Amino acid sequence: MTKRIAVIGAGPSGLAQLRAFQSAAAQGAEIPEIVCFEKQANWGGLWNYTWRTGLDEYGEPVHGSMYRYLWSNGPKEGLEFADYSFEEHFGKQIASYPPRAVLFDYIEGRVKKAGVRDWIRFETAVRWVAKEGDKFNVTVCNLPKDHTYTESFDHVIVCSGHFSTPNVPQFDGFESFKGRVLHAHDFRDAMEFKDKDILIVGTSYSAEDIGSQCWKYGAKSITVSHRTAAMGFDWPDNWAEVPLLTHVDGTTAHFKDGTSRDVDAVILCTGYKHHFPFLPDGLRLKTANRLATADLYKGVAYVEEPALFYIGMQDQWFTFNMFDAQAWWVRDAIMGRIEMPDPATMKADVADRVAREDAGADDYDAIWYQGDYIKELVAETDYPSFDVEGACQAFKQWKGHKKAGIMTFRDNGYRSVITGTMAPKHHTPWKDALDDSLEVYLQN
Ligand code: FAD
Ligand code: NA7
Repeated sequence: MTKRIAVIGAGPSGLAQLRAFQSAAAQGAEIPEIVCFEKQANWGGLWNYTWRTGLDEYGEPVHGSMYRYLWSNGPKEGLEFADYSFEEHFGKQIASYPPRAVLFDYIEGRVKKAGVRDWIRFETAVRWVAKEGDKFNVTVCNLPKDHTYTESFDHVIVCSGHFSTPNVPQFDGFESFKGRVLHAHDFRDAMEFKDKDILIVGTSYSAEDIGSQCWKYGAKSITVSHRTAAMGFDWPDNWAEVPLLTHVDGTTAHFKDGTSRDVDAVILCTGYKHHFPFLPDGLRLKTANRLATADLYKGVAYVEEPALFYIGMQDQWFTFNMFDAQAWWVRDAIMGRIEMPDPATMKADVADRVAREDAGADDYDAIWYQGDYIKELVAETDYPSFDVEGACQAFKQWKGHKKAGIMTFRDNGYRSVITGTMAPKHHTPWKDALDDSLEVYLQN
């Protein structure tokens, strides 16, 4: 009997999994039957932009957290697929910080070439997974038909992402605040905040990028409130970093150091939750957003139930190529090419990863930690080995470029670790490039 595998989600992680199995089939291996369930009408996960917020046309929570004018927040040289370069896709080398539409096109190009679209059941939301005996019973809903059914699988691979369900703290006075309060998950268009005074809570990627977007598209002022530490970049003049918000009163925001300022809107860039409403307690990953996730052997196999896998659940320096390394490894574990150890060994592996992450001192240690993790997985499969060290160096340069100019770092280029070619400088500085379409970006 051929094994049956359920893949939940057709974002970059799920698509990496489909490509991993397809590449084994292309080399003549007999592969299991793969069924990928995707609740959206198209693939690409977060990169599949939607204008919608809240609930979708079927009453499902909208997955998308991306917004208009989003450009890659890190160099593309850190995420390039080792089996499908940017040059192969675009027919030329392109600049290093592609807008969303360009990266969507690239992600799509590889899986179109692989011919795996008919493995995916679109507009099909996974409702529940139950382990019964050796099998996982997966209950899904075909949303357009409003039809719920259950099928049985030997393995489940959860690729549903973890930057979609917002973490939304409460601050006193929000209930009577006179402006708009929203989470980054619902932010769509910086033009909405043109000429406005905005307050951002949080200091990570969303805070930095949404604040920068608002600055670029004409916000009057940007105030960023931190819980732990300020970001400390050399911000433009109409930008301020302040301690944590304590409460709001009318339109006045008050901060921990006793200062206050009037704002038109509050954007909570306070991160996301790992949220798996389709999984029972015994199968559900419970982890913080960190590099060494809880309970995942090799960062992918759920130690309590190792026939269940998760891809892409780590906090991310590396993205697409890390999902690939994971997907190839999971494929080989399922196909019996990699042997799974006993539970005690798996738990020791998790503890060791946590300890090693905790021993790191700074972001550079974190980058190399995740690079080493990729190297480890790649070495155990036939995923094309690539210059991970070179990608770590690109991240290091990127951090230097951000320090040198937070509104100019995207004007730099890096060398591809897959093809060795240098990215051209983009034709327009990021701050002046208001059109983020694929056609305009590729006019190099
Ligand atoms: P996702 O892209 O979230 O895809 C998960 C898929 O699972 C979705 O298609 C979803 O519809 C589906 N799904 C979820 N639940 C169900 C269900 N119950 N049933 C069926 N289907 C389901 N990374 C970068 O490398 N560079 C960037 O510049 C960058 N910018 C980002 C900006 C923002 C605002 C955010 C939120 C993230 C950004 N990321 C960036 C990180 C991003 O997480 C990864 O690039 C990537 O999208 C993760 O892929 P994934 O497949 O794991 O998850
Ligand atoms: P992150 O990276 O998880 O960061 C969350 C931020 O929110 C971080 O600065 C936290 O501060 C802050 N936070 C969380 N809870 C609170 C409360 N209660 N009060 C104040 N501040 C809080 O999420 P992002 O959305 O920035 O990035 C996620 C992904 O999206 C990333 O991969 C990007 O590419 C895009 P802390 O430092 O913990 O004090």
